Amino acid sequence: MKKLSIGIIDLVAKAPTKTMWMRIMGANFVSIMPQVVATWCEEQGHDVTLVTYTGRENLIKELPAEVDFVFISSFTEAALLSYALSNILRSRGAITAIGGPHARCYPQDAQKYFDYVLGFTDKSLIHEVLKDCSRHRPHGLHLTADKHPVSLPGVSERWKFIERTLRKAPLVKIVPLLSSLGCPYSCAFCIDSSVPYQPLDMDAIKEDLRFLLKKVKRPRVSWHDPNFGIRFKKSMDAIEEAVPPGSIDFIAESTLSLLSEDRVKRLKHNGFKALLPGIESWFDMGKKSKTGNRTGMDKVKMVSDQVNMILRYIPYVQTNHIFGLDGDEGPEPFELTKRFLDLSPGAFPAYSMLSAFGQAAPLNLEFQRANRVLPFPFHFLSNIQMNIKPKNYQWLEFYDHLIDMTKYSFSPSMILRRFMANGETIPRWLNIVRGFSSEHFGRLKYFKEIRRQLRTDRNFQRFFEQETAEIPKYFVESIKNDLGEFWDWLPDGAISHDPNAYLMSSNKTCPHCNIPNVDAA
Ligand code: B12
Ligand code: SF4
Repeated sequence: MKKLSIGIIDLVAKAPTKTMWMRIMGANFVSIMPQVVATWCEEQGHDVTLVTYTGRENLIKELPAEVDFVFISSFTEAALLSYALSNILRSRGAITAIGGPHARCYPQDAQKYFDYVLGFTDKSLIHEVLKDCSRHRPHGLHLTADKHPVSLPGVSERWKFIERTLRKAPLVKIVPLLSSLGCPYSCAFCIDSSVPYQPLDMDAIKEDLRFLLKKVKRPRVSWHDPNFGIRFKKSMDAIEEAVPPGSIDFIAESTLSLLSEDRVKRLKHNGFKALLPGIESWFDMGKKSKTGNRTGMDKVKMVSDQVNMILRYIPYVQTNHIFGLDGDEGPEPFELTKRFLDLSPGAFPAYSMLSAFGQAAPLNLEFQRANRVLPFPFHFLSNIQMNIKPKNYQWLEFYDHLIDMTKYSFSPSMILRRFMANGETIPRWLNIVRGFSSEHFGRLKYFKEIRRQLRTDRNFQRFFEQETAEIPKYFVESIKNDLGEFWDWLPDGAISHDPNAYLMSSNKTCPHCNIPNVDAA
């Protein structure tokens, strides 16, 4: 195969930005797969340049002028930037491919702007694509492996890419690792609800940890496992065997039901400094938090006791909450969250709105069948903009509750209480920066603006009420402002998408391989 010049772009930011939060933390939110793909391409003898985009870099200048093939890794919120970039790169003769959450959720839309759209990706799929390396226009090829890769290149093989990214993180430097893929649970709204749990090799993980400890004085590792702790004993044994207790600081996402006091003690012993348990709803998903049939204030008290217990051992706890679920109605879900904050002031609350990301989860088909999914431009789809018509709320009512609760959660007095309740320096200051910069000024400003538009702009209301699919001027102008120079490269029609594409395509099957909704490889 011809030696190719390959570019890989990891879009951490969705547009140029200079916020303090992104400056301090942006480089710590990189994905593992761009590094993995870079390593696989190099193994094949190609020249590879990996660019991590945190909103400050000159994306085009950092790639070689004569680049042959570019992979772009993108979340849906960065899809429009990725479409503009693909357009620029194609105009310069490159072949383009997209992978990551957007490609998995909205393949039909991405096919319009890329030569290849990749779902589950393993080494042989990458080889196949590079062997083909040709234009597929106007309709890109959608290809997927039948499951996640069985193994991934270790930290030592990815080190040169990791090291370069770490240089961009001025204060806190975090290395992402994976010990498993998929999840054994099946929460209907989640992208992993139907992806089988797949543990990765424990010996390889031990190797990764040992290698890191040799390279970095006191490494910080963020486990990107969708649900860390499924194999709790084995993971803890591996960490204890590989490195002295407390020599690496760890961060992990885990369901509350897996976090008993004994386990949390063991996590502390092994250096876990941040945990991100999902609470989701006070009225739903009792299985996940092990609160069974308890709902409302009973569940608040029970969860709060458990979170306070965790905070006695782990200095940073982010609790994840979802609003707008069909089981929620009236002010109660919001008021109960405020009571939870009163009872657990040390927790940092992260709020998501119910979002149906294209074909991420089977539940999305139900929302599409019920015609409840709105075509909000991708630029706003990051769990902050609910894209499903709420079952039990009028939009204005929903935003009133949301604004009130966000104000309460990030008021100066609540930020101070959180600061006082956190025991360690870095978590304390991260909470302050995050509370003020992204959550307070960023989200609250956005929610207030949406409410204002809903009250004052008839076209805006009509869009939210599904009386028109025309994207409101406010959204168009915001995208234009955010994208800056990339706006001019956005292909015609890219800000609109078919919110029911998954439903439309769900009956289509490849005639050769029988895989639903995938082109023949
Ligand atoms: C770990 C994680 C994070 C971490 C790390 C993020 C990161 N950059 O990877 C943190 C906490 C920082 C994070 C933040 C956010 N996240 Co997140 N996160 C996850 C989580 C739990 C696991 C993702 C993961 O690494 N899986 C392991 C990898 C190996 O599997 P995979 O992602 O499925 O990838 C496969 C293929 O997609 C493909 N692939 C993946 N990347 C690439 C890249 C290339 C180039 C190629 C060719 C292929 C390829 O190969 C893989 C192997 O088959 C998922 C939920 C889930 N259960 O998957 C949500 C998820 C990805 N996050 C989500 C969201 C919305 C966010 C935020 C926008 C939330 C917010 N409002 O801040 C931010 C955005 C951060 C950013 N821009 O970087 C959504 C994305 C939906 C979408 N379509 O955009 C998900 C799906 C959760 C959800 N709500 O449903 N997240
Ligand atoms: S436990 Fe978490 S990762 Fe697993 S299916 Fe439920 S939401 Fe998804």
